[in-house]
Amino acid sequence: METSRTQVVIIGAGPAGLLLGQLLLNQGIDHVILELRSADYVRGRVRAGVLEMPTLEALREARVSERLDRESMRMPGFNLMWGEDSVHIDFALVNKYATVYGQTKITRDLMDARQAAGGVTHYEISNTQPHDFDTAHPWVSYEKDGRQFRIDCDFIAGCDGHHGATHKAAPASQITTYDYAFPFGWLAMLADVPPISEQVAWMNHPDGFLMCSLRSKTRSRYYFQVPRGEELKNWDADRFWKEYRRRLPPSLVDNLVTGPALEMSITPLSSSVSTPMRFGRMFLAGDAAHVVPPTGAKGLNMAMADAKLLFEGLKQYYGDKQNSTLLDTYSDDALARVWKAVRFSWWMTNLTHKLSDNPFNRKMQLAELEYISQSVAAQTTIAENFCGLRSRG
Ligand code: RFL
Repeated sequence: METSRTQVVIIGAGPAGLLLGQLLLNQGIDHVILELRSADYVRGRVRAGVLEMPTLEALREARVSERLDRESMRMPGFNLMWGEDSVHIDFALVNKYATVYGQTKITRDLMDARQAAGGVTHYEISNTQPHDFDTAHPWVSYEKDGRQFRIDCDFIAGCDGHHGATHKAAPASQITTYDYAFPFGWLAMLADVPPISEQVAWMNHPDGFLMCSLRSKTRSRYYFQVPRGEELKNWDADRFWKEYRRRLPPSLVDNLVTGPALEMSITPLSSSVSTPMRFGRMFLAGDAAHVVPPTGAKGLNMAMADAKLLFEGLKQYYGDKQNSTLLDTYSDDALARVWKAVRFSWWMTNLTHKLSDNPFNRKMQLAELEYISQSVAAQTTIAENFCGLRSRG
């Protein structure tokens, strides 16, 4: 087995791992990133696209915001629509805004900056396994090209997503996972067509949710609700557009421009939170610790917020004589924010999706949507949650 040593081993080169890596790189804290997939695969993954202000600040602090500041679009609010009714949620109510910038671009910016600064990432590794993280001498083993490696370290950062190795390695007696699976998923399409509306819209249709979001003035990402278990092979672009058009409010139908699919995917909707987010010298961050339905646009932002918080703990530890105050409160501080974001995502999902065939559910949704449209207090609450809450207070 080939051995080496570093201060922090980051497992996973998604947004959480890459942001943490960039912040550590700028701080001169020695670390290595281990990634299951190839660099091309990671670069090509299409997912989220709405950034909260704290995410923007973290990317600026990591000095990877040059392209973001040039190419991103400001999102001043969004529309909630049902039938021919709608309400605009104006983020000015809380003196904030969100930013539209694709996760793919963030990944590319972080990977480019890492490469330019000489950060070490090992791609296409397998059998990643964290060891001895309940002692002062943790280490990680993995394989690459048939060879076995061991890296000794001070800390392990588990940024390896919902099905990663770190979550699985947490002792069963210490971890509690709270799961909730919605009985539906989202069929998504990315296409080079102008968005049907400048405002991102969440739409409640009697046959199920639909959404229009945008990546730029010429690229759109559209979604609609499908039953859990629906298979991608049953859908092509033509069938997607037909169903999307059928569910659109009549006022938007004329704006719809269709085109070939750049990418299509199905995501089952679920919520899951694992507590705590620290096991000795191993810390979980992002999807490794929690997932949410994408309805509230929170998943990416939660991953970035965890990475930033973990960085603050590591910075204090290495910069202040191994002071572990912030590392010790990492899990509690992160979870205080995580649970609120999970609640908001769950609530937005319940408000906008077809929950069952029971008409009572729909009547409740319509009453709530009408209330929101008449209440500035309700709109303010939504804007406040959408733009992102801090850990405490
Ligand atoms: P990621 O992005 O899943 O990255 C984890 C990385 O770890 C690697 N990995 C391993 N590496 C080494 N060893 C192992 N054993 C490993 N196992 C896994 C993986 O290859 C990967 O590179 O987690 P991270 O960094 O926490 O970031 C989380 C976000 O990516 C995620 O929350 C969002 O993308 C969620 N999400 C969305 N969030 C939004 O806010 N808005 C959206 O519209 C939205 N759409 C989505 C989404 C997630 C999706 N997935 C996961 C199915 C759409 C999709 C399709």
